[in-house]
Amino acid sequence: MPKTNEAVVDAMIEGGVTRGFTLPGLGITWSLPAFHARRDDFDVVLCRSEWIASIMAQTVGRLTGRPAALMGQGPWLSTIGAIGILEAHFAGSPMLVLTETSDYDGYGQMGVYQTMTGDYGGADAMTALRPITKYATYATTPEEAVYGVQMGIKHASLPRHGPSAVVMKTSIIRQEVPEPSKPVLYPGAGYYSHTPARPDRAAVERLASLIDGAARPVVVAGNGVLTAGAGAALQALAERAGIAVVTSYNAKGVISETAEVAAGMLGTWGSPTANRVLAEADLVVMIGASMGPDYTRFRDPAMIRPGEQTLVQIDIDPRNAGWVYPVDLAITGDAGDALAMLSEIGLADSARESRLAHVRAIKDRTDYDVLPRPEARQGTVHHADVVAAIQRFLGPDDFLALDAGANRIWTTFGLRMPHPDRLLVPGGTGVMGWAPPAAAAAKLVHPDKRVTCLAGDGGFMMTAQVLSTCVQRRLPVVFVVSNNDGLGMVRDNLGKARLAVDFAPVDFAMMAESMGARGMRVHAPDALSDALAEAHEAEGPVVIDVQVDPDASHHRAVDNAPL
Ligand SMILES: Cc1ncc(C[n+]2csc(CCOP(=O)(O)OP(=O)(O)O)c2C)c(N)n1
Ligand SMILES: [Mg+2]
Repeated sequence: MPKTNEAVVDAMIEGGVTRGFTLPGLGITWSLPAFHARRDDFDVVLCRSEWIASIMAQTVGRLTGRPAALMGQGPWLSTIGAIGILEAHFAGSPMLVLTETSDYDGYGQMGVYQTMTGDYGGADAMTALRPITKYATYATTPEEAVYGVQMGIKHASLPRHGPSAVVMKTSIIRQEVPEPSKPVLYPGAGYYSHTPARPDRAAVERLASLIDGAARPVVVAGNGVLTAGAGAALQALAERAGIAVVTSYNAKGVISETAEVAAGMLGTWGSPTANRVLAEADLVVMIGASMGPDYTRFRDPAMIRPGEQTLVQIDIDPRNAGWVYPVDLAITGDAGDALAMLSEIGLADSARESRLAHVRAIKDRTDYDVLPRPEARQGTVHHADVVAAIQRFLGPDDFLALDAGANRIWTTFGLRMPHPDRLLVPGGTGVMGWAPPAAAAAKLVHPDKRVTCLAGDGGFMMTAQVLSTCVQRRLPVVFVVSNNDGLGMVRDNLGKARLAVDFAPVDFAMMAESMGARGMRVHAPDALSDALAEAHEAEGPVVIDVQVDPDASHHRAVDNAPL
């Protein structure tokens, strides 16, 4: 008879979960023999912390649309491991969390050590995970563990994707699954079966006629377009009819940002062009976009105007259409299905030229194609120089992961992603320390693509240990560290009242070398392009420590101007 740990691993593999990220402890240590037995079918990636493991698992889910597993001991997974789970929850990435209560063989009621059962004096893994997951279950028998994994995979994989958690009572992990089991267990396939609900044809016909009647229609593309893999379909339709496309942070670059119809990312930290194109629209079609405050300029009443503009929202979850703005038409459905139906119904192209001319005029007025290049102090570079170098470098096979801070604000403001579906961002939380593990995970998923990570010194230091994993797994990722010796964005916002923002200097090139990676340093704007090219020639991971002017402000890249 199989043990719980073996049956759980079998259920994961049967459900298509074949990669897991971990730093093991107690119940997960007890599970490792079962993973070892199936090591040809399941890749266990050893990480340097639960925090890093959680971000790597989330990124794999985000890139593949299938859950990866995050495995770890209850006390750590539900605390430091919560970061990637939180991002998966906010950004709708599939993930299966496998953890346990750390009560050993049943001592949860009798004094406290690591205890996560919810018993007196201890803490409660279920209570910690429930609010940040779509589905969470507490398995106190072998059968509950197997069925919980099956339901976890089901919930994580069905739209809207998200994280699921199975919290096993530790004592069951080494127990045998009774034969016959009670309740009876079935194979997973029938549980995962799913036919998507198709958008309502009459509603999509109404949308087609609204678009045909609009002078300046705009699509706001969100994470749902990305998840549906519908960027190409959106771009084709928009180009045929001359519809402008602006995006959320998560969906930045879901269509080529150098396309005629693309007007960039919305929001205070986005492109002024996008904000104005939206403000001047007469019809706004929001697709798979939750309309979060970061990209609506905190619900700027001048940008989206219910009653004055016609508002249409398409979302896979009916709760999300008409969530933030009252809409004239709400359509339930997958972004890809809705776009396919719209394309089949057909859109008039008679207004195409005048619509495109309008977008072109706003682009010219707002300098869409011009990156400002402020001067940096001698021996340093400006954030804008980093953006310019990355812009020149990016080809069709390049993934770019972004982190947080002034370096990312300059990038979301100034970088035009030339090729679709190549940007990776923590668009749910905006958390620091996300990009380094995300970049490593992207390279695991796409070994044939080039992957570059851009992070500040603050963000990079949080999860830099992933370098060691890149060395171990032979992942030649290039990490560009925008090193301004501090929390640049916060420092900038504080002005003269400067406190808790300056770090002691760190040499990230030396740090890289200590972990077996290669380190480089860049002090001048012109050197960065060469450094990027050289770093990507290397066999293993490379860190480029870029000395960024600590006084380089992000304010020039912030769009707070009235619309
Ligand atoms: C984990 C986490 N803590 C705090 C913040 C708030 N925050 C956003 S950006 C930032 C500064 C980031 O500094 P750094 O990574 O060095 O980038 P820089 O602004 O210097 O380019 C802070 C503290 C956050 N987003 N995530
Ligand atoms: Mg910094």
